[in-house]
Amino acid sequence: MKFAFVLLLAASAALQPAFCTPHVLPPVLKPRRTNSLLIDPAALPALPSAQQAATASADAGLNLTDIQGDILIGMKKNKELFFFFNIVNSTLFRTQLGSGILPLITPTSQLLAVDTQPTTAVNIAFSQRGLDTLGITDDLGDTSFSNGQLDNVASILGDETSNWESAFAGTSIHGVFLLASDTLDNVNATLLQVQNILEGSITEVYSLQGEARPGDQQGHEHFGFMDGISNPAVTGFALSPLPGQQVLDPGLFLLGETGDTVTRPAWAKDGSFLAFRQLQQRVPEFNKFLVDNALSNPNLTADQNAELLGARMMGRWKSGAPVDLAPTVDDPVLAADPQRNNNFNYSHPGFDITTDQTHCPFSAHLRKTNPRAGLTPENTANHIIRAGIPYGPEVTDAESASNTSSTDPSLERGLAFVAYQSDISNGFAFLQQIWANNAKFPGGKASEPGVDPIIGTDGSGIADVARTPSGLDPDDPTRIITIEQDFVVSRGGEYFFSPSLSAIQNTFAL
Ligand code: N7H
Repeated sequence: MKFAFVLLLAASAALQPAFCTPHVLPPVLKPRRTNSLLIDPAALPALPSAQQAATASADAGLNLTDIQGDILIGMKKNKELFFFFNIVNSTLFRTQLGSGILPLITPTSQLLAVDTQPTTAVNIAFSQRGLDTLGITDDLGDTSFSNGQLDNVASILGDETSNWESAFAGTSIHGVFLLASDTLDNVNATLLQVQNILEGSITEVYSLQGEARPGDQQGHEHFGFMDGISNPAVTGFALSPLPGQQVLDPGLFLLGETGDTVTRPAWAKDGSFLAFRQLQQRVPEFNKFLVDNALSNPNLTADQNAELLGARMMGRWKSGAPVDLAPTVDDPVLAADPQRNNNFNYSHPGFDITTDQTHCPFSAHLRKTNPRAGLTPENTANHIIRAGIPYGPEVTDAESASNTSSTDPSLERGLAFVAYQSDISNGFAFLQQIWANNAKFPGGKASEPGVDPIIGTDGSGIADVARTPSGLDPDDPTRIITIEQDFVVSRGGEYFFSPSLSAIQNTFAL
């Protein structure tokens, strides 16, 4: 508070001469960015320009100045800190939230042009325990959120709880700050600023630093695959959907908007539920599995046959090219072309979608989490906006040589997974339980698809149960390649509500 007050005094002092003497140069009120705080890999759908978004949102009646910036932006962060906190003084927190934090919260509209972007984008979201602590008692209409993620573990997500980070298994996480910028220095400076403003009303429970991977791996997750290509186009935000991109109602992601069928408190409008997961990736083990089980296409080298197996488990090559369009050989030009890289739906003239796995296995991660034409009519109910970022360092030489992930916690790597939706039970939890972990999904196929080879578990909560995804070998779709271990290990997470800026002002702040 004092810090903000001093800044205010300094700013108004700087303004004084301009008011008194009209001919002096106008003061520079705020340094403008010259480079974006977001990354922009060619393969990913471009964000709308500020003008395009203004037109689209006006048509749909969406207020982009009121919606927190992370929700609609997707996987384009460069550095992002997840700072999980406990509220120790609710009254002080609420007072400082309105006076000091709210002006720092970054709405969607600010992120769309470099010169309106802040140095560090700041978003905030609250767990149900956080709402309870703040005395906000309204039912937001989502039982997954109100029960918390730990409650979902055994019955729904199939995690092995002993792998959970203790912070997520406890009861003290009330909220999370998401701080995103292009440098860690900016992120750390903004964290200090936030902590100063909040004057000890919160304590840190846990934090996770996310970072885009270096060099030509920017935009790729730790297994090496380009990520974030197939996020949906949201009506009222994206003006021109890309070929093959699913166009979905804003109410699937934002409470109270068109397409949200649940009754909510009025103040919750334009908020979104954030499902956070710390998903560890065992990269050396994954790479070894691909080499040991490499396919046997005679026209490919051994390395290419290993890559092919990975691509079929994922549904895309590492470049991002979809195997449905590039079944045997990677196509980096296709991968980098957003006009083509999402334009497929698993149906091909002359092929039966219930039997054909020559293009894409039924079990591929991409197909399990969005079967596209595999469901008729095409599913429009169970979708998320993915907005995560990789965390942890690159694989070390010692890990590569031993084909084993280090047990040193500072070398843990994975995906800080973030999914936004207006209903967690229809969004993230649905995708994980009903689609990814369900060996029979999608139904009506000639052979049982099996669980998702990347994120699927058998739902038992027991690690490393053998999985038998279907169709991984295009030459013999009946051949079962058994996966004996998990390459993705859930380290836990929590469900949060990311309120609109006006809700922060009118309902959360004092
Ligand atoms: Fe997945 N990966 O990087 O390997 N995911 N995912 N995911 N995922 C996708 O098309 C990955 C996870 C979805 O519309 C791609 O954007 C990893 C969870 C959905 O066609 C890649 C992890 C859930 C899609 C990855 C992980 C999902 C999708 C292709 C965990 C939900 C879009 C890039 C560590 C429960 C499907 C792209 C569509 C795509 C990866 C987790 C869901 C490369 C490593 C937990 C809906």
